[in-house]
Amino acid sequence: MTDTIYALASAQGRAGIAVVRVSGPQAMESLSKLSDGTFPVRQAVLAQLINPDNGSLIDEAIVITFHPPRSYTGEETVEYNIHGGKAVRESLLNALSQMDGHRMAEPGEFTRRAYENGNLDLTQAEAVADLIHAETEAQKQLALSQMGGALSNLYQGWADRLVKALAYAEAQIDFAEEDLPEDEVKSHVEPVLTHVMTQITGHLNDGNRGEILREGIKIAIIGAPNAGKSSLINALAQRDVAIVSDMAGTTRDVLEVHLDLNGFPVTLYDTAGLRPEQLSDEHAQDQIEAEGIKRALQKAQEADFKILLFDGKDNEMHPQTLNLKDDNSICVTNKMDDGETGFADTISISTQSGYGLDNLIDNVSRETKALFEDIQNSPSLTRARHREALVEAQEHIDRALHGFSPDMIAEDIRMSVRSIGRITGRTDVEDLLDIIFRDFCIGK
Ligand SMILES: Nc1nc2c(ncn2[C@@H]2O[C@H](COP(=O)(O)OP(=O)(O)OP(=O)(O)O)[C@@H](O)[C@H]2O)c(=O)[nH]1
Ligand SMILES: [Mg+2]
Repeated sequence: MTDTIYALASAQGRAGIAVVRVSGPQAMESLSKLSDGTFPVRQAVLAQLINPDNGSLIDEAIVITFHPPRSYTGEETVEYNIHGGKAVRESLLNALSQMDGHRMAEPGEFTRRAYENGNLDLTQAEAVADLIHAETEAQKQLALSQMGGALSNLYQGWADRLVKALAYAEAQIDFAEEDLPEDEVKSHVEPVLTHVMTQITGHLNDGNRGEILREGIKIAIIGAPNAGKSSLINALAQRDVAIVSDMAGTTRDVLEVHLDLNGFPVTLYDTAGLRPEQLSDEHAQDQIEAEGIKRALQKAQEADFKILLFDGKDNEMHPQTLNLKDDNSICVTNKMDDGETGFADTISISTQSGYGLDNLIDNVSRETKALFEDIQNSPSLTRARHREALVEAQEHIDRALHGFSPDMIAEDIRMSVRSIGRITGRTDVEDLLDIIFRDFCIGK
């Protein structure tokens, strides 16, 4: 028999209430040992919990029961809302550990059972983890939409279409002697493959939006030595993250801070000032700076977005920094302490007086928001795992499009469905074929 699993569902530590969840075939049985109350399903019931071994009172709790299949795991489930102190929690967990067939749950095991019992597919299960880890509003929205099945529906839709094409391709193998017109098959298979291929390509070419949002947007601050990069990261983080000094070449290592920028998760990087003459210098001291500059340039390349910071005291814009300007960057003039206007087409700020910082934040969040504009409209791929499987599916579809014989084409389509099916963990080609063939007029 399946184990009955239990675990603290709320966080460790002292709190008003703690929730202990029990799921499995014996969840109701252990409840009846802990309490002699009656528990109508899905209703909150106030109950005294008594340890059956020694008759001592564990706690007064609110207990809610769920019967399959209408529970998170799809199994019999009991949720105990107890007082959130260490002693209370431990005495309930201890009592449960003594029950027949009960054991502590492994990490993620409740969700795993929900998947195994068909309540969630893999993308939804991943979204549950993302939702728990979400730190900003945008991450939360992304996780909720995926949990609601946005990705599953998209992928399942492709798989269904491919299976229909597969059914035609197989029909051609089986009914070849009966002169199934080749063109007719071709006209059913090819357009479907081309269509799904285009859709997958569009989905893959989304600039990694979902992955970026899930992991946080990387913004690098790049500029000449002494432009005030470290002062800016301190101002934006509102704490003393980086050393600031009037010595050119203060920052060497890349420093990072995590911020919530108007709902978007941002990792901000402070980097070494770009002083190109250091790259060729051979003195030990300068080699350290040279290494710092190398890392700065690498960060500039990896970042999703760059703040190119210019020193307003300079006569002209620092050319090495200006060189890095592209669509995903914003130019900023620092040290405009009295609200002066800096270089043309830049945002003027002063990290010292605070002038223009709000404007800068607004601009950066507008730009980052633009990066994610469509995320609410079309579901985004959130994991490298999804990307790999889709690339694989594309390869199979491509082969099918160029296949010579019906059975080769059918095999490649079958493989492409499998690749997509691995993302959701759901699509069994044979099952789908059964469904399709049921109302597929193959005999006609
Ligand atoms: N007047 C004025 N000075 C500033 C401002 N921001 C920074 N500074 C000064 O500029 C100098 C350099 O600042 P940092 O923040 O260390 O500059 P950085 O770009 O990190 O420099 P490196 O790490 O050496 O590349 C320091 O003396 C700061 O006090 C500002 O808004 N106005
Ligand atoms: Mg610095």
